[in-house]
Amino acid sequence: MPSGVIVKGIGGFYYVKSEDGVYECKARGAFRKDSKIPLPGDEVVLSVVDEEKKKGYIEEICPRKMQLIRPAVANINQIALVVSVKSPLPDFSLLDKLLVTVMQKEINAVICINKIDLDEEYKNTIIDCYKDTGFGIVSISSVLDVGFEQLGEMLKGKTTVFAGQSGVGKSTILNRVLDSYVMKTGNVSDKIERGKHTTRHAELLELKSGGFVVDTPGFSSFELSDIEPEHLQNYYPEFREYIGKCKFVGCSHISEPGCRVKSALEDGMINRDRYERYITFYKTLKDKQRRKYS
Ligand SMILES: Nc1nc2c(ncn2[C@@H]2O[C@H](COP(=O)(O)OP(=O)(O)OP(=O)(O)O)[C@@H](O)[C@H]2O)c(=O)[nH]1
Ligand SMILES: [Mg+2]
Ligand SMILES: [Zn+2]
Repeated sequence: MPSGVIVKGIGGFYYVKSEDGVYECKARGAFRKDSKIPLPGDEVVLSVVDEEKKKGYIEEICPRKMQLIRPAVANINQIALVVSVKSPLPDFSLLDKLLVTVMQKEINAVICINKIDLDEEYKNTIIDCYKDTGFGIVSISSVLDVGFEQLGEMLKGKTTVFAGQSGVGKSTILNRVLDSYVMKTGNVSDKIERGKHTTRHAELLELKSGGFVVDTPGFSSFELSDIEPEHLQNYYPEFREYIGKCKFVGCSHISEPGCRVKSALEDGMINRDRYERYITFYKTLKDKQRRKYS
């Protein structure tokens, strides 16, 4: 039986992309009674009922490697976090919380700095802030048409979800990336739709170079959850080489003497703004923990 990947689910129909094209499928009863709901990104086995009309049934969902809740999508392996240098200004607190979360979920992250036509200098400030993290960084402008080649390389062969504040340019970037990389279907109205409405249902859009991208509606706030304050440090890649080397076991890197993270900070090896937001998050998580156990 052929296999494929669900690219979209709408009104009980699933669109499954296989080697022989896209099939419109319904889900079979078998796995539905285990309350397994197919998601975009799921690899599935299908049976074809009408080759000409490209209709079939999903017979089996392959084990999921991972699943996101918002947007509901399975098996993604990269998140592109988009910020813009201006309109809107970056919400660094939001960006850092998202980076902590992708580290926690062990997903690869890349930072896209968009709208660099609006403030070249500020772009460098942002890069400075994140250069020690090891995350991939790409600077983009649709207006100047720069950065898309490098971004294309980062997206190749991966399934990447684009996330970030509202208005930073996620959909604009995707339209541009898909223009140059997607197999053209000749369906113009489809493309206009995609740019306009904010996607409620996740959809995998295929890149010509291989791989998929997923647009998401922007969000304005986000809270860290399911993280013990003591574990927060593990989600800062630039802390990694110092962790476990402080004077005190269980050092929180805030006020303990003999702290290696703090000495790295003083030596300029760790960005101060990132570090200060770490303290804020740590304290918030600590408060949450106290409330939970008191
Ligand atoms: N100057 C400038 N403006 C841009 C650039 N990219 C996008 N924009 C503009 O930014 C605005 C928001 O772009 P969108 O692509 O809708 O942003 P979004 O992140 O998808 O927003 P949500 O869907 O609300 O989350 C639009 O008016 C775009 O024309 C850029 O590189 N430079
Ligand atoms: Mg959008
Ligand atoms: Zn320490």
